[in-house]
Amino acid sequence: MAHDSQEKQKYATAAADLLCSQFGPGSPNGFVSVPGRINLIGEHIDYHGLPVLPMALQRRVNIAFRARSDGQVRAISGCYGERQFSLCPDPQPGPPGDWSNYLKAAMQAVATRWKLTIGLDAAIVSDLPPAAGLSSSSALLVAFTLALLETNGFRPTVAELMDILPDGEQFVGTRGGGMDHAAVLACQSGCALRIQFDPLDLSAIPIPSGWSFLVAHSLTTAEKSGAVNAEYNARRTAGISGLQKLGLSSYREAIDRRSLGELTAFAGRLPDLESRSFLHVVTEAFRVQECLRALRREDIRDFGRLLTASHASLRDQLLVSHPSLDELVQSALDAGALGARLTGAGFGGCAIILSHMEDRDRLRGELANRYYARRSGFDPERHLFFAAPSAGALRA
Ligand code: NG1
Repeated sequence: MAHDSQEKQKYATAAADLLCSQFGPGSPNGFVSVPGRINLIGEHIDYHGLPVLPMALQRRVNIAFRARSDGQVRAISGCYGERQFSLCPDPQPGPPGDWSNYLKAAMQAVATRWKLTIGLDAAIVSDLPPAAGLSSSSALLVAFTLALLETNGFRPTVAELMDILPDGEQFVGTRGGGMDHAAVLACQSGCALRIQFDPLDLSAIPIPSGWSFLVAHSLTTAEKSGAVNAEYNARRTAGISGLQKLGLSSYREAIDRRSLGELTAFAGRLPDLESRSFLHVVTEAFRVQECLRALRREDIRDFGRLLTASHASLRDQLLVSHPSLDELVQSALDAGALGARLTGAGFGGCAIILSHMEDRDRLRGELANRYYARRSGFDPERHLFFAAPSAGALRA
């Protein structure tokens, strides 16, 4: 805890310094800090309204900001340079993949519910690797949303924010679900968050203190623009059309009313892509339920088995893995991990690796030798770190 607040202070100071060096002297009016997340289980099912189990990370997107009186927004990112635009409810997107689109997405989402009149200067400092499946884009979207709202005197609840944020992300072309926004807002320290949708129900699930999750970057990035967005959206479309062709009204109802065996048999009636998507979604939904039971029993082996099964389904059914992620997961298992899987949307990015706490340093060392020794560009601090179950932006 003390370490967490020291880290936050360090980034608050760095962001305030960047604000002054870029936009002139003066103290910030505010500071927001929003974590990234890993998803423990429940991948590519949030957009079908099914429960998921993410956990917030200690790595965060931090913004120091101060109000402007001329209705302009200026933002500087330590990594991506400066952007400027006018406050308005209906902004024009910049070029695909441009980071200002996340700021504009936040502005547009906020304007659907609140009236913004005061612009701001904002300085953004982050230690969250981008395009890695760790939700850096949603963390930026949420952080800028909170900065805009605070500047304009609004203090929203998690539920109010959840009404606008998942749809807001569509501005950048992703028809995603609400997992990331809920996780980065509402996770509690020491816990994962079970998220149920429609109606939103959030429940903190303690992570046993002897369990360790290592976050390992495959060194392949998955930029959320262009091709990856299209691939992601295609999985959603295939899942929905499979459901419709089977005459089922929703995944939730199907899972509540039918056995896994029945649903697996249904998949055989569908064409290839829809069949694979349907199979992934229903098996993953059952894995979420089993993982919750394993957590309650503190059964780390069963939890690990389910993680690895989830990876196999993402690789073989939904086809969202990447050869480098598959190799990383296999290296972790060969090194003695109890379970491993890609986390987030996939197509590159990170894997999570489960072990007992006492094995984690050995495992990290072995992975460095087995997977990273043969690759260039590996930075141990950025690419291989332990996940500390952390608090979301609006929680302690
Ligand atoms: P990442 O990997 O953080 O972009 C995306 C979606 C999630 C979820 C996962 C797959 C957004 C903002 N995030 O996460 O909602 O669908 O993929 O489980 O669209």
